[in-house]
Amino acid sequence: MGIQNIEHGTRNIESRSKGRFKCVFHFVIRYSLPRPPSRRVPCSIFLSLRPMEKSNFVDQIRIFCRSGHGGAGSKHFMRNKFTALGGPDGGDGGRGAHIILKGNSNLWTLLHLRYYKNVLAEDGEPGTGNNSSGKSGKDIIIEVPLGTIARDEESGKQEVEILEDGQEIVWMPGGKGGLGNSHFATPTNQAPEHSQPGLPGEEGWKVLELKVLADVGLVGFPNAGKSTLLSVITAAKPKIADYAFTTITPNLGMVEYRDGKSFCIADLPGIIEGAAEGKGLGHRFLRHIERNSVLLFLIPADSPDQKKEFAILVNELEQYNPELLNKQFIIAISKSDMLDEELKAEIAKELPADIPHIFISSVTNKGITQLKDLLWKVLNEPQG
Ligand SMILES: Nc1nc2c(ncn2[C@@H]2O[C@H](COP(=O)(O)OP(=O)(O)OP(=O)(O)O)[C@@H](O)[C@H]2O)c(=O)[nH]1
Ligand SMILES: [Mg+2]
Repeated sequence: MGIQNIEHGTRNIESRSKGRFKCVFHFVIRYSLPRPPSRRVPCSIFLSLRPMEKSNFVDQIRIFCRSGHGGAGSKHFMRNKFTALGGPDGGDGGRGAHIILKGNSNLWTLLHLRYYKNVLAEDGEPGTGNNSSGKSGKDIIIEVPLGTIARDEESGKQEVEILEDGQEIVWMPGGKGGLGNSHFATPTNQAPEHSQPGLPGEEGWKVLELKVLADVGLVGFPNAGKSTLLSVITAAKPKIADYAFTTITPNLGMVEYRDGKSFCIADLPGIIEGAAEGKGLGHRFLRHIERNSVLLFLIPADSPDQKKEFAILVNELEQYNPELLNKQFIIAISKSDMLDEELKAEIAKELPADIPHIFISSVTNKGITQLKDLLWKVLNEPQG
């Protein structure tokens, strides 16, 4: 798991003491499993010196990547004592190594790539005489969680998106090897003196970004009961407490529905008014609901104004990305164990008529089965 075909990397950590001593520690670390059978791949990985973030949920990394340069074609002429005027026999150069992204459903974050700063793929070897082609560089395979997109940092253009387990996409192709001089022999030029150089690979700073693939995203103010709901309907064990921003990174869980059917639900950190201006945790995690089919708005029964709270949440989503408003919405009034029938009717009257709503309590389990039914129904409805 991680980056395959980078077998041994060397980390050099230099430290100086009062400018007089310079210590260089070399140690070889193994990066890949399983170990490639034959040779070592020259490749450098330097330790990122950015401060460690506390969280293990890494959903964005920046990495410098370079695919391999194609090997040069050879300009060689056959020379042996039995062949007079041996013709051109220069072989082609080998292809530079590709950098490939591969989906792995066992990965949930980009944490395993956090300390890779460079991924430098192997160059193709030059061709040699006797029409021998050079060896191609060994491709580097970077395993990523499903839902990862790769962007070019400078242009911001999305280059690759990984959505399926085992899916492999050549992200940065290696350069083509050059043709050897044997290709250029013609009746009028039987001893061509030229061959092609290999083509360069691609290089640049890239960004890998994870947008989790969940069917349902939980959206709500802090303390709305999102994590409690996740802990009740899935086997996930998120942190739950009665203070704001208990959840600071997304949590995922699988809801086991009837007859072995299941769907995935994501609990996101709470959103507050002004998140667009960076208040609270800002919009940092909203990218994780871009791929959800259904957004479940959790509005607590003890909110002073449920309608206003819903409007604020919708407004924050719109400011982040207006396309989020095209998703299917469901409103769940959480903590409804605090409400009697009269209060429920009053709240229901205020809620938008065109959005399905449901009263739930994660503490008493009331409405939970109905919520699962509703989610399943909406998830499987044909999109209009
Ligand atoms: N009475 C009652 N309390 C609940 C219910 N669900 C959650 N709570 C309480 O509400 C508080 C907040 O719950 P969390 O699940 O941590 O809320 P959250 O939305 O995940 O909060 P953040 O992670 O801060 O965004 C906790 O003290 C829970 O015990 C419920 O159905 N009924
Ligand atoms: Mg929470």
